[in-house]
Formats: sequence, C-alpha cells, structure tokens
Amino acid sequence: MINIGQRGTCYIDATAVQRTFTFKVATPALASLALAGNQIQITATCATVGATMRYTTDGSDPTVSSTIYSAPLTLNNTAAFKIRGFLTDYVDSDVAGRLVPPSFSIAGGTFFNDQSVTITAPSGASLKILQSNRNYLDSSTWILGTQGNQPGFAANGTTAAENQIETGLNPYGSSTTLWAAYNMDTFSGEPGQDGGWNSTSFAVDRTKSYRFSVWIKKTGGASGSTYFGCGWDTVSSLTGSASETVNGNPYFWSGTLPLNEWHLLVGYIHPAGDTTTTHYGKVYKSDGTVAFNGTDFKWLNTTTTTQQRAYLYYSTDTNVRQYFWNPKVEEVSSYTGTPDVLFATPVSSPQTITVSGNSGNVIQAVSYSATPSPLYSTIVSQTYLSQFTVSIGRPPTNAVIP
Ligand SMILES: [Ca+2]
Ligand SMILES: [Ca+2]
Repeated sequence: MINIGQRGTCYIDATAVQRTFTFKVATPALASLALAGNQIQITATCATVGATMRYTTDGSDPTVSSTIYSAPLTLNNTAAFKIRGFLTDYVDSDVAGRLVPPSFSIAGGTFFNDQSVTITAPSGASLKILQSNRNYLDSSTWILGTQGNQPGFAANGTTAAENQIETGLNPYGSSTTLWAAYNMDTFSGEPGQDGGWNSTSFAVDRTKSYRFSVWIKKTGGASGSTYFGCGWDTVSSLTGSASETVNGNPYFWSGTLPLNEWHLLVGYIHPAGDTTTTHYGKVYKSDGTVAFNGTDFKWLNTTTTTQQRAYLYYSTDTNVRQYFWNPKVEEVSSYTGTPDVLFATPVSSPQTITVSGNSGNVIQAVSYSATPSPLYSTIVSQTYLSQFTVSIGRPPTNAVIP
C-alpha cells in the first residue's frame, strides 16, 4: 500500500497499475411522520449528488422505469413502499422501504377444534412470528385526541393534560396511537407524578408466571424518572425461600431512559412460593440488545389480582415527553421466551402453526427482509380462542361446560 502524501520515497514496480473503481449510489434515507388514520408520510433523501430516486408500491424492487420520487408520499401503514437511487455509471443503491404485512389463512375468532393457521409473507420476504397467551391489558381502548383516564387505564398525572392520546410512530415505524406523558410543572418533589397509568385490576393465578411489558420512548430532556411496576402489596421480592417479603411499591425497573429511542421494559412475576433468585426482567433497546437489568418478583400466597403501573415521575423540565405503546401482561411458561415479535428469529415463509386449546392463542407476525438493511411491515395479530376460554381466568382442563 502507498500512503498518498506520506513523506519519503516510494518505489513502484514498473508494470503499469490500473484499478477500476465502481461507485454505488447511497441507500435512500427515510424519515417518517405519523398521520392519523394509520397513515404515514415518508420523506426520502439520497446522499449521492445527482441521483434519481424511484419507488414502487406493489412490493417489487424499483427499476430505472419506476416512478420518480419528487415529494413526500402519504401511504397507509400496510402499503408496500420500496425506493432506490439511480445514477448513470453508478451501481444502483440498495433498496429501502417497508414491506406488506403477512397474511393469515384463518382470521382470529372462537373455535371448537384445533386450527392450522398458515402465515405467508410477501414474495421474497421472511417472517418474524410470536405466539403468546392473551394480553390482560387492552390499549386499543385509548381514545385519540383525549386527555386523562382511558378505559382500563387510570391516568397518573397531576392534571389530566399530563396524559394525552396522540398519533405517533411505534418501534416498527408504523403510525399508531400512543399514550404521551407530559410534564407540565417545574417543581421538584411531591406531587411528582407527570403522566402514565395504573391499569384496572385484573385477576391472576398466583401459581403461574407472568410477563409484564411496555414500550417507552422518552424525549425532550433527561429530567424525571421512568417507573414500571405491578400492583401495590401483590408481590414479594425473590427471597430464595418460600418466605415472603411484601413489596408495597414494586417496580420491575426505574431509572433514566436514554432519550429518543424506543425501549421495551419487561418484568416477570414468579409463582407464589418460588424459591429461586434469578431475575430475568430487562430493558431492551429496539434491536433486542439489553440496556438495563430489571427486578423480578413472586406472587404472595394471598394474591388474586394485580395491576400494571407505568409512569413518568419527578420531571422538572416541561419539554420532557414520555411515550408509551403496547402495554401487555401475559401468562408465560418460560422466563426466557421472546418478549416481542421484533426480537423473534426470522423464519422462512410460509409457516403453519397449529393453535390448540388455551395455549398460545395470540399470533403476531411481521414481514421481514434482512438485507441489506432490515425492512419490516407493520405488525399483524390474530387471536384464536377455544370454546373453553373465558376472558379472565381459566377453568381446569376437566371442567364440565353446562
Ligand atoms: Ca406533574
Ligand atoms: Ca413534574
């Protein structure tokens, strides 16, 4: 190698040296703006001077004859969008964009037999799939444009306006309904609540394990702490024996979240009487890497109900916002299962899953393309209920149905 500009003498073989350099157009960068009605506005820019960007909305890779991109586009969340840069004598750029969501062979509903469900991604894409139990929380009740309490979620601000239901981008880049916490005061200390919720209490089986989760993104400033927990006086710390130490204010995690990126906060509650001491809860970044470790609990021997609690607290900066998306509480059979479909290992398309009885009756899926950079669709989800399933709590398997 010769370092151009290096002092000294360079000796080069007399044979002529010729190297051909091939230039490639930079991959278009996409910025998304969430619009109401599950619409999204996409703005594309290309760092290669003189390049023309062309796009498709039918899922095919753009060619030199595809439509030229000239202004921001408004698309539905479920619409395909692929864009690529072209320039004479340059190699075409890699493709950027979003994929069409996968299709399900059978829509969700209530069934009397096991069901085989086939999930199919668009041509050329693979799948990420997550099968889970039902979610005890229902954030589809949040009412866009309103403040304060929402059905199933009691707002935790000092004023109703510290909680607002807005349109925004979820961790998959889709336009969706978010719960936004606003700090609207500058005092420190109590009352310290600056938004978030206490969910309505729901019944739990204290002999089972549960996973609590919620996506949170904080913006505007570091001031204030994030808290994520379960119901007061419903759990014990993991004591390592059958004994209990009642926790009056249990949090799976609290602290200062890094700004401007989505994090998935995950906490586990172990069965009553559990004698283990390993904590599995974590705070994940959206690429699945661990940002922080969390604290697990176990049910008390008397617990029958609990809540989910998620807050912004003690912020003194009125620029701070904290966005919440997709709160969940699920019964789990393992503490090491994938907590979000975004983190699932990609599989080929199509995939057939048998849905039986009470086990794993929610299937979430996204279309996924790994290279050159990850492309996703919006998430699709179907819930398959058996005739023996009721909304909260489950009868024993030998239950007689009248
Ligand atoms: Ca406040
Ligand atoms: Ca405050």
